[in-house]
Amino acid sequence: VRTVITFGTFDVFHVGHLRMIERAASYGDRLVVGVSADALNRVKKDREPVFTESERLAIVGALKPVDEVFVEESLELKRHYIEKYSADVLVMGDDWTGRFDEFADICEVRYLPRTPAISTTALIEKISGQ
Ligand code: C2G
Repeated sequence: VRTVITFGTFDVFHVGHLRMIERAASYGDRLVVGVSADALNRVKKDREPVFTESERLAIVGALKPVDEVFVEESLELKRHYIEKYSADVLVMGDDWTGRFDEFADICEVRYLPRTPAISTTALIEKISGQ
């Protein structure tokens, strides 16, 4: 089995998230997704997620291409998660290009292009009429 691992907040789940997950899955035969903890989001972003970590975990875990989900507690634990889930490939959006190259000693590291013009922030602004 070739295992792929990817990480994200996946808040207000949208088609950009879906495409990333589908493409990630295509690099192997088992996809494991680390969903950022609410506590991790507080350090990573300047606003609280709209959906809680258990809601985001339930949504991502229900997707057809996803085999397993877990809560990503800290950005510093990437190496631990890659080893724990025996990942052969780490896939990330290209907004993270270069940031995870240090793990190339234990797995393949790939950065995929993001879907243009869609983001959780833009959706929140649209919905709130800004
Ligand atoms: N994404 C995408 N296209 C968009 C928006 C997001 O391809 N228009 C991708 C991101 O590149 C990422 C995934 O969807 O691979 C999840 O996006 P976010 O929830 O924004 O993830 P982020 O908060 O960057 O979390 O450990 C790393 C972090 O947990 C990554």
